[in-house]
Amino acid sequence: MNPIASRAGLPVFSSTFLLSVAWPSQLPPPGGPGIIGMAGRSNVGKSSLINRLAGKAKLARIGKRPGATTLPNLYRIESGGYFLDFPGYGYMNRSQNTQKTSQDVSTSLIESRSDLELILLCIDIRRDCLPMDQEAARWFLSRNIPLMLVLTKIDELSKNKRSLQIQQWKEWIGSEGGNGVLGLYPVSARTGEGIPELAGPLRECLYKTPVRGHPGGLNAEEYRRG
Ligand SMILES: Nc1nc2c(ncn2[C@@H]2O[C@H](COP(=O)(O)OP(=O)(O)OP(=O)(O)O)[C@@H](O)[C@H]2O)c(=O)[nH]1
Ligand SMILES: [Mg+2]
Repeated sequence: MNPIASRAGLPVFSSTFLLSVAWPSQLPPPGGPGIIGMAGRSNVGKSSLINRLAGKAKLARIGKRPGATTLPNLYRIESGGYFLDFPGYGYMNRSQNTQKTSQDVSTSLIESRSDLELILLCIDIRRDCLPMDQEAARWFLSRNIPLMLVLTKIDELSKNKRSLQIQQWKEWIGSEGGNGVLGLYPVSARTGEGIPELAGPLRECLYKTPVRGHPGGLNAEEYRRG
């Protein structure tokens, strides 16, 4: 894996695992460093995206089959902030109980924490604009949670096919349904393509500082030093 690096050579979002969260009270208290949540259908690559951003291939558990993440997992970003990796929705083969518990925990965390800094709603770029993802996006927007769409696995499609899929989502964002979405980011956790473009807005969101410098950008310490 080739992590995006800061000037000091460390991954910009170098992170460590904190805990699997079962109750809202286990989340860091409101008012502290921001929490960025990864949401989306099972197997779209949420955990792989965290690993790529953190520059650690084995930080979050990756699954060949859907259902790798069963409880929301919280990671602390060393330069400030947190990643919260949600279990995927829309996976029917997992036992009904496990799926219900996963979804109930995720819903109660999100409902109790409207101060989430940002949700990255991950969507496999090979899938057409699905009502299930649109519904999820509307659900976050209706709670006034800042939302970006991340189209994952772009390495699987040719540039032409990517453009067609991106266009579908742009049209939806431009329509009534997606009104309020903050951005659309096509990425590959496998190759790293698109990751610097996503990392910039994530840093802005966490550290409230305009993005400057090279695509790998500056870490929080470097920002503070100016
Ligand atoms: N080609 C390609 N495969 C990817 C990419 N990102 C993830 N994958 C693969 O997609 C599968 C699922 O990845 P995960 O990161 O576990 O997906 P997830 O969304 O966390 O899945 P759940 O935890 O089940 O909700 C794995 O086989 C990954 O290797 C990518 O950018 N490109
Ligand atoms: Mg996962």
